[in-house]
Order: sequence, then C-alpha cells, then structure tokens
Amino acid sequence: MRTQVAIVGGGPSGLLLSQLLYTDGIDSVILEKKSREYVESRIRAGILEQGTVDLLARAGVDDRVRREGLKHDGFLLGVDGTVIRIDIQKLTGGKAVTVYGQTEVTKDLNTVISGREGAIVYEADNVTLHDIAGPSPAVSYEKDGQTYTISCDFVAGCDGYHGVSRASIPADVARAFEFLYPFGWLGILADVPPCNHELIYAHHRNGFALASMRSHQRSRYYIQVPASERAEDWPDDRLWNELEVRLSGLAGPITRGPALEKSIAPLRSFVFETMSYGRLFLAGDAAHIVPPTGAKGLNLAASDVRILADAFREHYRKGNDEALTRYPQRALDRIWKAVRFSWWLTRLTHRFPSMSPFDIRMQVAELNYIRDSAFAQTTIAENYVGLP
Ligand code: RFL
Ligand code: PHB
Repeated sequence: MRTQVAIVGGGPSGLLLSQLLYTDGIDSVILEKKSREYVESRIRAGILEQGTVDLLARAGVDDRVRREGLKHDGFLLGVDGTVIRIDIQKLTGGKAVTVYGQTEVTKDLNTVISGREGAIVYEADNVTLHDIAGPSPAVSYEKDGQTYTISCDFVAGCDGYHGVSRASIPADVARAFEFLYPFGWLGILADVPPCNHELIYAHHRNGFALASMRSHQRSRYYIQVPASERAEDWPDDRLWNELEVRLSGLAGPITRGPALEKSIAPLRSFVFETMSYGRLFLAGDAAHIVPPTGAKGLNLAASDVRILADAFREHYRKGNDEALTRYPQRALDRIWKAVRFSWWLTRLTHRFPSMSPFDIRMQVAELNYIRDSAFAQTTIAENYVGLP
C-alpha cells in the first residue's frame, strides 16, 4: 500500500488534517488504535475558538457547529462569591467562542471521512514508524492477525500524548519541557440545565471549580482534586455537594442528575519542541499538553494542523519545502503563548498545596486587580478567544 501522508492517530488532529489534505487533493491514510465508537465518545474539550470553527469550515464540516454550537461572548471569573465578567465580545472587537463538544467535532469529521474508501483504519494495532529519517518512510500496523505496511512521503504524528510518533524521535535530538501540577480535574457530565448561561471559572478556598456545558440541557462541571484522588472516591452526591460549595453565590441553583461520565484528568504543561524529524511531523497533543483551564488543547491542535496542512500543500503544489522546514518554528510561537496563558490562568485560580497565606493573598489581589482593570480583562479576553 502507498499513500502521500500516513497519519498516525484518528483524534481531532488526525481527522482534521486528513480532511484538509483531501480538500487539497492530497492522499492520506489514518491509522487509529481504538474503535470509532471509542474515539467519538471520549468526553474532552468543549470550547472552540473562532479560528477553529473557521478551519472546520475550510474542511467542509461546519454545518452542525454553526447550527448547534452555542456562541459565548463572555465568561465569569468567580472569587469567593463575587463575579468578574470577561466581556469577550466588547474587549476583542466583536469576537466570541463556541461551545461545541469534541465528541461532536470528531463525529462530524468521521461522517465525511468514512465516506472516503480506505481513508481510516480503526483498531490498527502495533503501529510502527520506519525510516522516518530517510526519503522513503513507511508505517506498519497489525489488524485481524495480519501485518500491513504503508509506504508514504511523510508521516504525521497525531497520536496524542501517549502515542508512538514522538517516541520514534531519537532521544539525542529531543527537546522537551514539562511542568506537572499537584492536582487533577474531576469532571462530571449530566443531562441537566446549566446553572448559568455563561461559563464560570471559580477560585475557592476548597479549590478551583468550573461550570461549563454542552447544550442548554447538558452540563459539564469540574472541580480541582488532589492528584492522588480516584473518581470512585466521588459518588455523585459528594461531587454535587462540593460543586454547590465552590460555586455558591456565583450562579443560579445547580440542578443535579446522574453522571453520564465521571473521570479525573491529571494536569500538565508539556512542550516537545522537536516537532519534526526527517519526514515525521508531530501535531496536537503528540507535541504538547496544556492544563484545560484556558480551553486551549483542541484549539492548539487545530492551529498546528492548519499550519501543517498549508505546508504540505506548498510541497505538493509548488515543490517548495520551506513551509515544512519552518513548521515547528511557526507552530511553537503560538504553542508557547497558549502554554503561558493556560499555566497563568491555572496558577491564578487553583489552590496549590505548597501555597503560603501570602501566595493566596497574591492570588486574590491579582483577581481584584483584574476586576478593576479593563486592561487586565482585555489581555484575558484576547488570549481566551484565541491569538491570531
Ligand atoms: P487525541 O485526542 O489524544 O487523539 C490521539 C489519537 O491517537 C490515537 N493513538 C494511536 N493511534 C495509533 N497508534 C498508536 N500507537 C496510538 N496512540 C494513540 C488515540 O487513540 C487517539 O484517538 O489528540 P489530538 O487529536 O491531538 O487532540 C487533542 C485534544 O484531544 C486535546 O488537546 C483536548 O481534548 C484538550 N482539552 C480541551 N481543549 C480545548 O481546546 N478546549 C477545551 O475546552 C478542552 N477541555 C481538554 C479539555 C482535555 C481534557 N482532558 C481529558 C485532558 C478538558 C479535559 C478534561
Ligand atoms: C469543557 O466544557 O469541557 C471545558 C470548558 C472550558 C475549559 C475546559 C473544559 O476551560
């Protein structure tokens, strides 16, 4: 078998890249370890930047997000029972974000991609990259007891934080940076109306809480918990009780309902600067992780994919490899800014076990400064809505 671009991983990055390449007449095959059902039901991101929605439009998959996505032109920062509204629209000259689940983005992409014969192989085991440093790379995989090899011009590593692509880059050229947070986010999804029509990021002495949503009928909430905690330690009632405490005074009543999903995600900041090696290019979570606080992970994946798809187009249309060579540099500029914003917003709103009473006073002083300064609010809005 042969293709132009072999894509490892069929999450949002791999699916979107494949569809953008297809619209440019470039052939690709996606190899995904899990089943389609598994990928489509992974509850993760909920907020799309305008640039991400525009990219879905370029890929021809924006019908449903335009119909069903909820436009949000502001969000709330909660500080001990009082709120600061960040008026995104006013502060950014008319921009907004869209509430639309990652599950829906992957469903929309899968719907179009599944119509293309052989475009994606699900449950591809033991995916292995070969000869990525040379001119003729290949990717092999196992399926139903058979081994297959696909030769290609390039490999796109879109296989997330735990994938094989990044691990295929020799350690002596790898440049990685990491910061681990001493807590995770416990999330709950339930079919109940949200407690507020806008998202609330709450600073509370018990720890951070977030009130989010997927629709007018489906709520998504998170609370900060110690890294050692397990979801089993949090029966629904305990979690709803804690949400009531941490969101008290900030929103209307919290409607309770059975958890459709409940899980804990550890928080980390991670950047793997070696985003290309020979004929391998990394995109999305394979190259970087941010804490979800700034709602940047999926949006960063989309911006990597946009830059990479443009670079492949230059290669195939004009035989020009300059954009491919410059891909890491171009992507990393935006990545580091998003890493900074997510890290800063996490530090501002979460309770770190190592914090002294002085550190906590500094947090509250900074939040109060934001409350009173249009300049401070503008930098938050500009970053949240997505940098150019
Ligand atoms: P993914 O989604 O991890 O997909 C990678 C795919 O690769 C497959 N794979 C392999 N396939 C073949 N062979 C192998 N050896 C393979 N190893 C792995 C996997 O099965 C998978 O299908 O990475 P991708 O595509 O780069 O997408 C990144 C996003 O998923 C991620 O950044 C976001 O979910 C982050 N995130 C958020 N981002 C936002 O922009 N806005 C948000 O509001 C937001 N909220 C969140 C989030 C992430 C969260 N968690 C769980 C970490 C909220 C949470 C709680
Ligand atoms: C979500 O709805 O899952 C969500 C929203 C905003 C964030 C993170 C997650 O910052």
